[in-house]
This record gives sequence, structure tokens and C-alpha cells, in this order.
Amino acid sequence: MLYPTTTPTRALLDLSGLWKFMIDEEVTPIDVTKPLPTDEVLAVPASFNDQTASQKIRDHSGYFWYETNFDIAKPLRSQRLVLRFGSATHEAWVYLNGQEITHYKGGFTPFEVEINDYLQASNNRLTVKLSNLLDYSTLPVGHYSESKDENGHLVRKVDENFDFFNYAGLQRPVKIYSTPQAHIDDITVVPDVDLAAKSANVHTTIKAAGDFDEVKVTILDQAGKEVVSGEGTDEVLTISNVNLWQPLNAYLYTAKVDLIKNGDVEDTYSEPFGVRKIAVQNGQFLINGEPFYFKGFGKHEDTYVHGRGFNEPVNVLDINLMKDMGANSFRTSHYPYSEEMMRLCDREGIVVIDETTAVGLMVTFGFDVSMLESDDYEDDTWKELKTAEAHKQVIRELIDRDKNHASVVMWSIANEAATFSKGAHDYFKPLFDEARELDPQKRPCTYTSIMMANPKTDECIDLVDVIALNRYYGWYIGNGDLKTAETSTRDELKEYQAKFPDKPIMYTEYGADTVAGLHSKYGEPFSEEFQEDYYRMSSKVFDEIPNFVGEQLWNFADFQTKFGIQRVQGNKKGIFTRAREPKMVVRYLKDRWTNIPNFGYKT
Ligand code: E9O
Repeated sequence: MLYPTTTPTRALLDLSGLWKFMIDEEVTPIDVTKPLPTDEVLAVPASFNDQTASQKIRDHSGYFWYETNFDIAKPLRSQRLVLRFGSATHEAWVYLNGQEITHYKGGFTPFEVEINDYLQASNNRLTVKLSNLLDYSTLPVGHYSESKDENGHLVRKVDENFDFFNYAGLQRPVKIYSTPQAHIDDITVVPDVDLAAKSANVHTTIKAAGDFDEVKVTILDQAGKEVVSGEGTDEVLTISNVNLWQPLNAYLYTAKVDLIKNGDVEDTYSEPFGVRKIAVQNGQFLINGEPFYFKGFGKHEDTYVHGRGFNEPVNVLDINLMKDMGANSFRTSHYPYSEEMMRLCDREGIVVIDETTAVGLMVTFGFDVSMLESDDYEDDTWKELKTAEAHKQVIRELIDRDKNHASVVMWSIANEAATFSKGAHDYFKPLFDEARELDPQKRPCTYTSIMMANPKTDECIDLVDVIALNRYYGWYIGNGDLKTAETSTRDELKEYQAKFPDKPIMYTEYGADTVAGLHSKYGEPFSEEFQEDYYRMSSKVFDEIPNFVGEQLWNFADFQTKFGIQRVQGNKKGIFTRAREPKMVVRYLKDRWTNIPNFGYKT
């Protein structure tokens, strides 16, 4: 799916701004043929939750409504017009002038719909009903229940199976773009680089619709100069003396696609792409033939007031903070991030592990724990749940959306699933097969594993290209005891290495909750001293393991979660506060990471 942008043949309207908003009490049905009966407004894009002073609205689980009005300038109305949501969390029913025009389930990938047939000459009313409900047919997974309040009204509740606040709403930009009737639908770019010859064969595949004579593809360099061009929907173009996309040293080419009819350009679209080669070999992760070392973070899209909403200045700040520390990478834990963030990473040379929304697949893929205690419990009950379908869908949509990004070097199919349980392999094998089949660039695939899944218990290690571990020795296990933690960390890594000598190993989570400003001369847990000691201990062990290829700590910044006795206004494992102020450990990590080269650290 193409990112919406202006081109010489396309216009773009941004529907950001104030929209009407109301939660649905499910007492009086909403009549979509009339304006929404509310005077409340909220800003889009953003989560709805933290824009209100009302606890009831913030914590609402169920349905809620947004509405805006817009006009389309007359000259544009003869064009094909497409309404596009960057995301709508987690399920959306969209109405234009009182008619349902589309429905979409799955909160973190874009969807779009043609609107010409529903438009009025003026004052179009766009109404969106959303749901933030989660159960075992959705990803992320949540446990859903219902009860009645004192007036007999239905109360819906979601108990999230994950450690982040269930922010929801129109969290990413909502736009309308125009195309001519003959138009480009999709562009796939697969660069195949010959490192020795310094040349690349760039395979471009174009999907187009409508009436056109030919398709022209021109590759431009970063200065906008033509490098090579060809004709056809399935072309291989060769770039000689190729400039590689390198971590922290990005070089972006552009594939400019022209749809031509009677000699005129009907539609044109420019897709940026980078040329780089990813491979996993002999326990190493190679970028452009050299062993890469990941230095970075698990992150969240999480900021004050915006919630999980698109916050571009913070995205820019986060990347600048990463670069300042000598970091080179992050994982999009635990859902696809905004398209704007992916494009920023392409430009900045930030290496990304791109993760699906498959978080919370615990207790044999999200059952109610009580099922484990019941007599008729069977290990493969997950087959009847719809989780696998949602999982396939998000893999498909993520790869479709992000397939061309140079920054994306690996797919993370799931976070901390119960890969140690019987049946896990049957569940995951088809998903890994699907990802490998769908990705035109054939990137490596992994899942990040929970502590119960270890070299002895994990049933699924054969499926991954890279062993990605989320580990908390000294925090969740043996809290405060860094001596034992050091031994456990070392023993486990050595066991992985001995058993899987060809697979690179990395940490995709490790960390300790730390209250900014809390100090302890005894290095007690939660103090800034403990956080630093914890990271120093971990680094020491990492440096002893030859095929240990990267450290992505948990978490870049403190973030909001649901309530819990372990959470004081959220998870405090950030090395930055939620406001992006550094905790003490940032100095240590900056010193470490600026002294670790991006390439060849372990060779
Ligand atoms: C997922 C992440 O979203 N991993 C969690 C992170 C955390 O800080 C969370 O924020 O809690 C860590 C999971 C650790 C599980 C340890 C289980 C130990 C059982 C013996």
C-alpha cells in the first residue's frame, strides 16, 4: 500500500484537527444519518484517553464515535478520491453522509476506501464508530467480560494481556488523496546488490489500474538525478557504482513510476528506497556483508497527552537522542509504528526490527488461566480461537505496508508468546512460512522469547533466524541480586550458543524499573544506581559471547500501563523518563555505545 503524498498528479487533504467525539453508552442508538449528538471535541490524530478530564471517558471500554465535516474543491471532484486512515484502534465502522463505506478490524495498520460515490457537493459528514475492545480474536489479546451497572446498563471490560495502556482512537493521520482514474496502486522494490561489483539489480513490480498504455520506471539518485530507467510493470534496472544504505549513513534512491497514456503522464508516484543486503550467516547478522551489532531499544509510541497518537516532534527527538548515544536500532515493540516513523528511520539510517501486534499470546495463546485447571483442558484449544487469523492478517498487512523500507532488517512475528508450550510449533510454523513467502526482500524472521522459553523448553527455536531474548535476571528473577544474575545470564547464553552455534543471539529486552531521582548508596532496586549496575553487569556478559550480536534494552522511555501493584503511573524501565529526560544510566550507555562500532564488534 502506497504512503499518501502529493505528486504532480495527486492532491492530499489532511483531516487532522478537531473532531466531534462521544463515548457510546449503548442506551440510545446512534442515528448515523444525523450529526452526532454531542458538543465534545477532541484532536485527531491522538488517542482519546488523555485528552479528557473525565476518568469515565479515559477508562471507557467499548464503542465511541468521531465526526468531522469536510469539503472537496470542485476541480478535484472528477478525480478518484480515497479516504485513508493511518490507523483506527482497534476496530472501525466508517460512514460518509450517513452511509457505511467501510469496516476494518486491526488497529495498527492503514486502510482506505474510495469515496466518490458517497460525496456531496459540500459539507460532507464523516462519522467513525470505533471499538477499543480486545478478546482472543484480536491482536493484541485481551480478556473480555461484561457486567451490569446499578441501572441495569451493560458494562464492558477488557483486561489487557500486555504491559501497556490500551490507548485507542484515531491515533494516526486521516487523509484524503486524489488520483487520476488510471492510477498506480502499489510499487514493490527489491534491490539485489552485488557487493564486490558495487552494483545492484533493482527489481520493481508495479500494480496499476485503469486505462493506460505503458509504465515507465526511473531511478533517481539522492540528488534527484536520473540513474537508469525502463519500461514495464515488472522490470529489473541496474545501478552501477551503487551508493549503499548503511546504518546511520543512509542513502536513498527514488523509484519514480509514471503511468503513460497517449504520450502523457496520467499518474506519477515516487517511492524512496535504499540499497542494502541483509543476511544471517555463521552466527552473525550481516548488513552489506559486514557483521552488524545492534545497539538500541525496545520502544513504545507513548507520550503525554497524545497517548499512542502520532507525535512527530517526539519521533524526531527520540531518533536524535538515540544517535547522540551511539545507538543504531530499535524494535517496534509491540505493534507496527506509524508510517511516518518508518520513513524517518529510512532517512536517518536507523535499523528497525519490525514487530506485529502479537503480544499477550501467553498461557497457551491467551486462554483464560482457569482453563489450565479444568479437567477437559486440551493443549490445542487455541486452534478454535481466532487469534491465528488475526495474526496472519497483521503479518500480511505489516509486510505489505513496510516491504520497501530499507530500515527494516528483520520481522518480529511475536513478543513473548508461550513458545514453550505443546502446540506452539504447530501454531507458529505456518505464520513464519507466511512471512517468509510474503516478504519480497526475504528478510530474517524472529520472535522475542520470554524467560520460560529457554534452550531446554522452547519448542520453536528452529523457526527463527536470530535468537531474540527478553531477559530479566536480577529484576523479575532474583530481584536485586546481580551476582546470581550475572551467572544466570552467562550460563544461559553459553547454553544457547553451544546448542545453536549458527544462530546469532541478541537481547531484545532487559531492564530494571527505575524511579528518576531515586538514589541509593546501597544500589537498591528502583534506584538509578541499581539501573546502572544492572546494565554494567549485562554488558560484561554480552562481551564474552562471540555470537551475541546486539543489545536492545527495555525501554527507551518510561511508558503508561494499566494499573497494577508493580506499576506506579506506568512502567519505569525507561532510561529516559516519559518526558525524555535522561536517567543517570544514559551517560554510561552513551560511553559504551559510542565505543562499540556498528560493524565488526565481535570479530
Ligand atoms: C514485555 C514488555 O512489554 N516484557 C515484559 C516487560 C516488563 O517490563 C513489558 O513491559 O514487564 C517483561 C516480561 C518478564 C517476564 C518474566 C517472567 C519470569 C517468570 C519466571
